[in-house]
Amino acid sequence: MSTSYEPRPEHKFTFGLWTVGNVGRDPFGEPVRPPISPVEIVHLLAEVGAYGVNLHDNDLVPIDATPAERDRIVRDFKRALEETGLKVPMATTNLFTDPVFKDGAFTSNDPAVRAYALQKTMQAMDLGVELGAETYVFWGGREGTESDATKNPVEAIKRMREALNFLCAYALDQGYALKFALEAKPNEPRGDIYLPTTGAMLGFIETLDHPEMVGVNPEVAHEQMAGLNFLHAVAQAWDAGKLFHIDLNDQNPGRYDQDFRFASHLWKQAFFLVKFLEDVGYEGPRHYDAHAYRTEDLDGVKDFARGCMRSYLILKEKARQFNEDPEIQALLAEINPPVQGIPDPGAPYTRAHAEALKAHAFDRRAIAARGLAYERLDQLVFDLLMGVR
Ligand code: GLT
Ligand code: MN
Ligand code: MN
Repeated sequence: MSTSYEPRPEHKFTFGLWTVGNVGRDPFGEPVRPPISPVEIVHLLAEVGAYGVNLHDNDLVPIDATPAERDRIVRDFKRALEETGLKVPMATTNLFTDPVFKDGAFTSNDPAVRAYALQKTMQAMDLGVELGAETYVFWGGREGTESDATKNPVEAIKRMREALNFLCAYALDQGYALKFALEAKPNEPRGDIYLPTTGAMLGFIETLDHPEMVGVNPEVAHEQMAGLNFLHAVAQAWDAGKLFHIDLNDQNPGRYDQDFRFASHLWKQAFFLVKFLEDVGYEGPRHYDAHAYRTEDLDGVKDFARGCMRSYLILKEKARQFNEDPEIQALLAEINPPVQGIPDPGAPYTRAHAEALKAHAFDRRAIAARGLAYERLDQLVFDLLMGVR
């Protein structure tokens, strides 16, 4: 096991063009960094050791580009990919920046906006496939409301379903081997966004015409903004076979949408997330949807990108130590006792088993009296993470 914490292609670390390319604009301040061109970003990502780069259609091709301009931009970008060996595993559509999307895209009340959003997404899918993308992300952006006087929420979900059904059929009709990954976010930039959590997305997917093509792209910060446990959302997605992609970053719950460097804030939660992804054998990209602090220059952006990957690899090494730590493993064995002397609570239903369960005499007080040593276990985790173990 190497502990150099150097990123390698097999780690599948990816960044969006919009992440390292973030110029540091916020609602109260102008950009603090000059824009970096997509070709320059590809070279920057290669320099810091990333595996791939993801993009929205308009991160690469401006919304008003002519077909000739589009072809030139795509050609230059492809050349940069060839020169560096970087891949484009994921692509998505910008359905939120242009004023036309001020009331959402697929859920807009205006059918002209909904139709334009479909057109724009089909063109962006063509672009993504041309660049080799295998996963297509849908983050709604403005699919929501400030006032529920303005939209019927059932109608909004129906419109969302119509759009996704149409786009799945488009992908199939074109012979694209694309998987769709739906990304939830509870609020910001709208007051309330529809399908606000990964759990909500998982329920929605089962109502689609092609649920097998559609999974989720959970983002750390988005579940944390909703006050939820990100690991639990990821675990549910994994259990459902729906963890098609993941957006890694960090967030101080209760703050604005921070998109901090991965593991920069809630280290312990980041540790359990990395441990989960490594333990279950998640093979998709580890995508960083984050950006450097507004205080940073170009060197700081590189520090940010390197830090995201380094922290992941450090936590991966900590997860290995956790799994091999005899004291931790002994405690885990102790708190997960085998089924002994009782009817198996995991056995399938039979009438005889139900009768056996009803007849069994449980010593409730003796069971409740057993201490579980979770304090000791959690302290061992703290010691491990702090490097004193
Ligand atoms: C935007 C958003 C992200 C989404 C990106 C993809 S764009 O940065 O905050 O969470 O994943 O559309
Ligand atoms: Mn975000
Ligand atoms: Mn995201």
